[in-house]
Amino acid sequence: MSSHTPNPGNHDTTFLSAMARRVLVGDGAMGTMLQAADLTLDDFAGLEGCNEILNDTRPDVLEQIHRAYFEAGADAVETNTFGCNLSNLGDYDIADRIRELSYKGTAIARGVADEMGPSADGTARFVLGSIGPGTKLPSLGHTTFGVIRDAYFECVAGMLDGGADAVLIETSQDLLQVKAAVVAARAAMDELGRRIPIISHVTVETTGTMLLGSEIGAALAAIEPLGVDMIGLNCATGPAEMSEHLRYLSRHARIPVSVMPNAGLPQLGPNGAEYPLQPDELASALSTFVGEFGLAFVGGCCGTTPEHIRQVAAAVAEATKADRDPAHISETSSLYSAVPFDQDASFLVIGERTNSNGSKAFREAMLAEDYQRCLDIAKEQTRDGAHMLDLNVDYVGRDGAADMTALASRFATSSTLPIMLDSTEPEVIRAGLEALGGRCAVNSVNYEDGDGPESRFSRIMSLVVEHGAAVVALTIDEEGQARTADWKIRVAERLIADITGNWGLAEEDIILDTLTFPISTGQEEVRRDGIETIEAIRRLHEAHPDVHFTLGISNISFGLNPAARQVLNSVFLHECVQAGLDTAIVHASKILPMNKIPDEQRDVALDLVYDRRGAAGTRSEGREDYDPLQKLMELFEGVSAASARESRAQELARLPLFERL
Ligand code: THG
Repeated sequence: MSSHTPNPGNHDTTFLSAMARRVLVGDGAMGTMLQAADLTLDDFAGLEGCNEILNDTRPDVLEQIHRAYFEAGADAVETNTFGCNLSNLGDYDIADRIRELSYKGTAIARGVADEMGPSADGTARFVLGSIGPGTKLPSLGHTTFGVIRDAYFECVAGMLDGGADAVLIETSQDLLQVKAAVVAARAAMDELGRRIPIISHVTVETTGTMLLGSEIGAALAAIEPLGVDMIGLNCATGPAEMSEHLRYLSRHARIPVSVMPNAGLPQLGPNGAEYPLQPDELASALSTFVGEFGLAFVGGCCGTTPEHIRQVAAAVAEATKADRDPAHISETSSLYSAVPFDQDASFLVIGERTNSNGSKAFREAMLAEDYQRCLDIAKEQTRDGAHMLDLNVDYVGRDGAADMTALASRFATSSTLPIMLDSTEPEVIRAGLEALGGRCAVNSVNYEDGDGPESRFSRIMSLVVEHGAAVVALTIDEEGQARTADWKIRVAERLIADITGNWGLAEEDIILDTLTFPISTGQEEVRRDGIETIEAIRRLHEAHPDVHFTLGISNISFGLNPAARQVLNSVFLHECVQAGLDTAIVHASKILPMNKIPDEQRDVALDLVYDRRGAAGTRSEGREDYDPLQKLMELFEGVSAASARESRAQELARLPLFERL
């Protein structure tokens, strides 16, 4: 069996254990303290406004600021490294100093923390490595995932060298940027052999979403599976505007929740932004949050001072932290919103048409690089009721990774639906994952070439873990595609045990596909394929209620005419959903509800699915030579899908006015 545990090194969880004992308090703003320090252009080595250079030129100023916050009662201070990233330091032409300035900033804070010693109740003093967003957002195409990931790697390496207790990825505006920073942090920790907690703070604007439009639910869906240790909010607003978003995190996040608000919404004063919230007001708001939402860590952002932190620490010490009982939601997300797998009494519709193998129109648009047309096909599916889109660009002779980058980066901002990345090529999957800020599903892994370290299975699973994706697992093993229910179940059990045991995913992160061949060919060896598939779903769903299931429904009917396919697909889908299927890759507008299919067509399709031939228990009118496949073909001879059913308009026209309305 495969195994992926990278060198976990020395796993330092001191910060997390301290936080489990009592609510910890962070520090306040750095920028305003620096402004008050009367620094000269020389202090900035001529780089006006480059706060990070002070880690080199004026460590004494930073020591004083850290000391002031610790003395005010902070348990943790943030390093002066918010701008230690490619775009910020690049603006000063010192991008090559990311690691050095990050190291120096961390070492300064570390020195003060150690010099202070534990606080009165024996709690250690902590250093959080601050990682700001930079000015270039990958989802908007300002930069790429790979470029910022490599720069964040340098930054975190410096923090590890300097003795940080945790890294704090803060003021995040773009979920793809968060992903790049987390992936980089983990890589740096693996490389240096020391693991420290990762905290993610996103910034929700007064509009109620992150800058690019992400709802808090989308952020949680994408960030928690990355394996971060705490999630929260900072900046942009005061505590009041954060309340509903914190409530959401408190109700649904399985990890601790934290907050570092501004001292209220900034108002424009004679000297620029002024922050109106007084220390006692911030203290009261944050201690209320601790009591209501069970926050584990609180501090301040823009406009907060040591006096704010002194009053926050005092108030929080008196507060009783609420117990949380989070209701986790199994879901994926787009950049904008989360989509739960559980679609109340229905199934999750995965649009099949954004597939260069499955749709001629999509393939031609992609080959012509008519990306607008590709997006139109995506949007048509959204209108037709898809909850998620299967995106497949595999086409012989093309650079699949380049096609995936081109399409996924456009879908990322232009489609509101989560993406299922459909490819057999690890590099194509990677290209998709590095373009999409939301939580994707990866379609798919299987054991066709085993489960060794170089197998496709292992290579794709590494990507799934790295990006916190959900994964579609196909019942294919070294012997081929499983044909019988027993074989499907044997492979499925192996997949579930492997993916949870060796790769650390939960059962709910797995979408099992028990695969079906077309039963429309009439060949004897595929006649039972529908039955075996349904049976496998039924038994696996019983044994693993948290695992999700999917099928490429249209596979069942390849070769039949479109009208017959529509009926067979719809009937087969219905039977699978009864057995426990909760997602399906379909052409959404071509699925008919059972009650819209004429009885005879439905019964013949059912006979075909359940391989009922001859007379007994069928629609055969006593005929021993009855074959539902022949019958279905006869029923649909010369019938087009459009004429096979009433148009919506005709259907509506027939209804009494009141019902029509
Ligand atoms: N399991 C998983 N993923 C899958 C499949 C699966 N992905 C691909 C495929 N199977 C599901 N997607 C499709 C998409 C289109 C069709 C079938 C399956 C299809 N297309 C028509 C045709 O080829 O005749 C339409 C052609 C056109 O419009 O040009 O049938 O099983 N996990």
